[in-house]
Amino acid sequence: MKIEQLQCYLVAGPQDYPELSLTEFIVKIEVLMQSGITAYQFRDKGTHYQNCEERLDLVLKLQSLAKKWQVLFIINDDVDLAQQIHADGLHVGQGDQIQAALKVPQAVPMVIGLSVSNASELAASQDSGADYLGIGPIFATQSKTDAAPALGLAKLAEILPQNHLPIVGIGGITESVLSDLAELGLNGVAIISMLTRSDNPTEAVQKIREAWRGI
Ligand code: TZP
Ligand code: MG
Repeated sequence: MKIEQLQCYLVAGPQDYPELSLTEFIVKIEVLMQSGITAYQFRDKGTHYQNCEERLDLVLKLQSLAKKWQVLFIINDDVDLAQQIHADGLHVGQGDQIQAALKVPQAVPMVIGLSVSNASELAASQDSGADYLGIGPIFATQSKTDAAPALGLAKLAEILPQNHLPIVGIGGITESVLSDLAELGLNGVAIISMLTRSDNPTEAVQKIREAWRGI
């Protein structure tokens, strides 16, 4: 993984477009890929599928679009799926399959991302074997019901110097905070709603890429 591939990191699954069919969902994700997102994490909550085959079919279609647009393709929380399809990476939370992901030798090496939500998790993750961290929520978010309390910019600035891994911010990120986040030293932002709810997704991607230009 190149660190620049973390700059504009979309996180999304069918639940983030509740009104759309799976076919329409794929179109939305391809527009974001074509617009210049650098990484895409498939994070689903099991809604919208009739069976496992339908889920696998969806993931394979998204993976081939990610290849076409040269977007890093990451699976959230499902080690078996990530290995089965040879995803570029796997993202896990503190309570997820972290042992399996980080400690078991992988048949095919993958980028491993790990979520941290406070100073102690950030410190403990430095030697975890993770390739990058996602820190947040930085701000209040509507997109994750069980999210930890928001860190805020001041706390983020205070704890970031103890980090030595590639790192993205997540949670409640909107256009107005992008330059602050870039200046604090984050390598990028992981985003659901600013990208999935935008009326102009291409412009939203450009604003994110612009904030990291020249950093
Ligand atoms: N993990 C921490 S906050 C969050 C996740 C998956 C949700 C981010 O979504 P949004 O809409 O960008 O706040
Ligand atoms: Mg999780």
